[in-house]
Amino acid sequence: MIEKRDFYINGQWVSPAEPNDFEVINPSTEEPCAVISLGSEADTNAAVAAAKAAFPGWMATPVEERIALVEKLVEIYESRAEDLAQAMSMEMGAPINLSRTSQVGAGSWHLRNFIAAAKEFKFDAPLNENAPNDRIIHEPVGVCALITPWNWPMNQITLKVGAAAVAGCTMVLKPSEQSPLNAMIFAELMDEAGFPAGVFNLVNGDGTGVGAQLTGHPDVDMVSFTGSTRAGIAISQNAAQTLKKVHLELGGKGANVIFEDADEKAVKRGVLHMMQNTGQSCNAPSRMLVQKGIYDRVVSEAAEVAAKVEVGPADKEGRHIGPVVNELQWNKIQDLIQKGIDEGAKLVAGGTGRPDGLNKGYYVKPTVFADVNNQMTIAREEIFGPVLSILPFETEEEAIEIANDTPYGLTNYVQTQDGARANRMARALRSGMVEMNGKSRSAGSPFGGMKQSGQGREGGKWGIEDFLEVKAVGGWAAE
Ligand code: TXE
Repeated sequence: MIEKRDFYINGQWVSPAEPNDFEVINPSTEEPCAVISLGSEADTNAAVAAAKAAFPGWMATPVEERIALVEKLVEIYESRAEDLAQAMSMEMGAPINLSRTSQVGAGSWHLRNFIAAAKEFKFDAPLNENAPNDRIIHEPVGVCALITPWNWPMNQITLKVGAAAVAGCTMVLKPSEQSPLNAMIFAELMDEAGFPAGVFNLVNGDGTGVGAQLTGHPDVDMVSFTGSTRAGIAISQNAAQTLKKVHLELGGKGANVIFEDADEKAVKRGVLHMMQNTGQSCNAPSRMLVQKGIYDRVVSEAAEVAAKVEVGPADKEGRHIGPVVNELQWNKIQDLIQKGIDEGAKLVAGGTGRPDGLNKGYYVKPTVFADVNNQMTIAREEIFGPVLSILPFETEEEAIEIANDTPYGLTNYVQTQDGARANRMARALRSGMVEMNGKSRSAGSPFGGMKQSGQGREGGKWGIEDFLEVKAVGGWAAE
């Protein structure tokens, strides 16, 4: 069993102020795989004090030097890719092939995008050519609390740390207590890259402990959070006491609108996208909206595709899906599947209980419901498991109405070969992102949501901007 009780504070690994052991459970086996500590207020205070003391020096460090350290970081990150992949698979259950490719790959991608965006970013420039004496200066916000979840852990950590680092912020990372091991490896990489002491700190803990201490701390200037809408609201309320800047990346209930002229791979693509990472993605296309003329055919194709999705342990090589992260999530998903049945949706694949032959581990059957209406619980709540809902529609207007009738607004998807319609849909859908015909967004594109999916954007220049304050200076002297 791995024992990793220390925190990374002020450039050193230090013991927790008080012992408070926490077992990390491997979701593929339900057995403990590591012991960490949950921090106390004294640990939180020490980390925030280190970040506060390091801020003036880090802010004054030329941006080229900050970028050079992130360049060093990405090199080391890639050399430790296998360690990161193994840790993630063990603690949050992503199959090892997914961990090696998408889970770890997302981290390199984000860090490299921040390096490119920071090199282009105008941190300090005249307002415009007619106002040479007006200077617009972008300065780092200050000490940032970075609170991350367990579903795409390196993706979320690098989106926050990479942007904060090039912007000149100092930080305290509190990773999810469900998946702390990959974050602790990441802290080793920050150390090896040579970031000055105090610029990056890590304290493990849970939401009500270290999470709440950080978001209420008077010396924390900004909170960047990814996780549930429930926690996002609690964090906003807590942070409001000292009017911190708050960045939130929360849940989603994406619509995938499939028109009659969609390409022939659209249905399979949509089902597999839903099942990826065992449905534990905020941008999962969880509501498949299907036009009436192709509805029956799509339902049977979706059921067939889902029935062929294999489920298995995270350490097995292959293209199967793994377990969900923990017992709490497993129970939540089972309850929601049962609700779908009780409220009258038609179960066409999967259902409650574990898949055959998998009696231990938090495994869920790849599940598809047809004849769902948008008022059913399974169409309204983020399930965060491999569960797809199919809803019929007739016209483009109706599809837009159903897609937008949700408290969330993160990502929507459109499948049609009519370019004009695709573009109309892209404008009409109320979400931070729209992806069409299986094309994902390119490097440096901003990620984030409208409505209860959050506020702010991550990635590329938008991600850097979120960690900056804008200072307007009048009467700037010529130098
Ligand atoms: O998330 P939590 P949970 C959604 C998804 C999932 C549900 C619950 O629907 O089923 O959330 O997952 C920290 N103050 N997403 O319970 O609790 C916590 O310690 C400060 C969507 O695991 O939000 C962890 O570090 N911090 C999502 C992080 O928040 C708090 C990713 C996430 O945990 C806190 C994960 C508090 N009051 C879940 N409460 C996405 N957007 O991708 C919790 N935390």
